[in-house]
Amino acid sequence: MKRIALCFFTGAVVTTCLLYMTGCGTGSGGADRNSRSDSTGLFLINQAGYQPASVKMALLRFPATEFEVVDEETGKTVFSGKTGVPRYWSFSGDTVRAADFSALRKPGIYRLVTRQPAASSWPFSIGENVYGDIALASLRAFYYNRSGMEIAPEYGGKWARPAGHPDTAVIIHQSAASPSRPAGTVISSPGGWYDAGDYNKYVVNSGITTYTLLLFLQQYPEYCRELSLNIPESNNALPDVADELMYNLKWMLTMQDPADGGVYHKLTHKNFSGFVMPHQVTEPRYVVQKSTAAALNFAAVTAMAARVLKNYPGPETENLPEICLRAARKAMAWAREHPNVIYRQPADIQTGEYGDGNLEDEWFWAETELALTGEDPGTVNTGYIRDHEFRTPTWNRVDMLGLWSLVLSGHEAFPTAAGLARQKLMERADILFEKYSDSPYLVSLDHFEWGSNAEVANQALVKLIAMNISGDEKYLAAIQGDVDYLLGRNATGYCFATGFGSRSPVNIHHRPSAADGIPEPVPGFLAGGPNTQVMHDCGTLVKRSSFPARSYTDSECSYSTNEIAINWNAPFFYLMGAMDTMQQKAAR
Ligand code: 9MR
Repeated sequence: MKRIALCFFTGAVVTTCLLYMTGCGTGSGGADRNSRSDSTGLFLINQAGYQPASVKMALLRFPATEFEVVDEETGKTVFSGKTGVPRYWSFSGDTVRAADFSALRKPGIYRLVTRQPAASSWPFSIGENVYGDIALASLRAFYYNRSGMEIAPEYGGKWARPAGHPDTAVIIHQSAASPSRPAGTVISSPGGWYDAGDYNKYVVNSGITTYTLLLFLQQYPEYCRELSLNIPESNNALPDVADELMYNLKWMLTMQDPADGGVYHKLTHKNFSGFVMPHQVTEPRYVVQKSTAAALNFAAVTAMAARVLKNYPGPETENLPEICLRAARKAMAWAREHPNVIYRQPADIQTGEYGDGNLEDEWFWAETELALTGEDPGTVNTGYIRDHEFRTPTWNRVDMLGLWSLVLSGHEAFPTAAGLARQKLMERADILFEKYSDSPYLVSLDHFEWGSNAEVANQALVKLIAMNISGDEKYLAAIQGDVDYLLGRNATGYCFATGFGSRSPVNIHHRPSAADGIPEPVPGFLAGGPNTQVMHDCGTLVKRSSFPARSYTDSECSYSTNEIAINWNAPFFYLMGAMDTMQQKAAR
């Protein structure tokens, strides 16, 4: 446990905590701020802040009918308003009142206060750049999770660490044996990101993550050109987003068996390692069983990569688009010959399964991406689009990714499919919008599974893409609702991005953060968030709320609520980057 976790409950330590935690999100505050800090979570507020023109809503968890916004520097009241009607949220078991201060647009650092009873929120900013630093940090988090590379001090700062897991001698597991690579054969499969708080690398989860970053690069090329991550590749001609995602893409390519095009499901230790630094784990690594899910996911992402990276010719990408397209074709051919090889965890392997018994959505996604890459124009499955309900994407439900690709890049070649895709996407966005409109907490979220925060971020992306293709700005308030939720306006009162806001997770389930001896966790990671899917990951150490929206604990043991993962950070980065770029455009 990190000492800093107690900071919100003991006055003496609060100072240290606020100085660290508020550095990027909220700036400095007045001398007596600690006595007025909202350590009890009475006010739920976006702790990182609001852009000047945005909808600005906080929630009050106590019966105050009036509120004020006070300038932190001058102590003057700059806005006053009445709270909304009390509304009960069954997911959090509490009653909240909305405080709307959207009309306040002047940049500054503020607090919400009530006089009766006397209470004050955490400080927060209104400013143009409130999300820029978070976008950057959430992308830099991928760099920190690179396998097989030293995180050098000039890039990693105090989170520098030696390289771990070179993965140049990886063993073919019995389950992955083939004629040209019998069990025990040693292959090289270096690079890529660690999946999460563990040190393993899984193809399907890498796939959705890499796709999300590719889509961002495709959609926001100018923003990407400006975004400087301070990573080893920062001085080359490519946008850093491309460099970062290529670090994983190149690893993914090594997971394909060159002999037959099949793709290994994962590269892993036999068991989850202890909470030690990456270089201290030297147990053998294996590639395990080829699966159809991995082949299809791989085919989809490499096809998308071929399309997007073609726009970045130069020495860094070399023949990568062509290599990716060839790899996509081979993986697809393998999948057609092995259409339903479900991953089954071998008895001697205990790490994450990412098992998926339903591959319909993977087929749709892979075929769509290949078709969009000019592969086989006949294969966008319009019947699938017509017959299915499309939901928020997750690692095991990927058909929405095909819809996104179709609506964003399939107009000319596939007018019918793209038209249907648009209709389905708008339908889903409207369902999410309705849920937001009915929600006391002003979010679309109404189920709490493992990684619920990523569900929020991906719901925001559904609405964002719907807004971008339709031009209908009604979705913006609902997207802001998701941003606010993730950054503090949720039933736990945590800003879920490490290193941002006044109260954010410190004890994330992330081996390097736990073992590096640095009090602060690696910054820029989105914690998984509340859920009731797994309740006893901390044994009897922690008792979690039975209300799903509050069932979260900032404890290292809580892998189900407080782990971080690449597929959660990718939509979070996308969202923060998109918000930041919209603000930059508006300011021009
Ligand atoms: O995010 C995954 C979640 O949807 C599953 O319910 C859970 C159990 O299978 O696994 C989660 O993924 C974990 C993976 O298995 C191993 N690395 C850490 C991932 C995040 O917790």
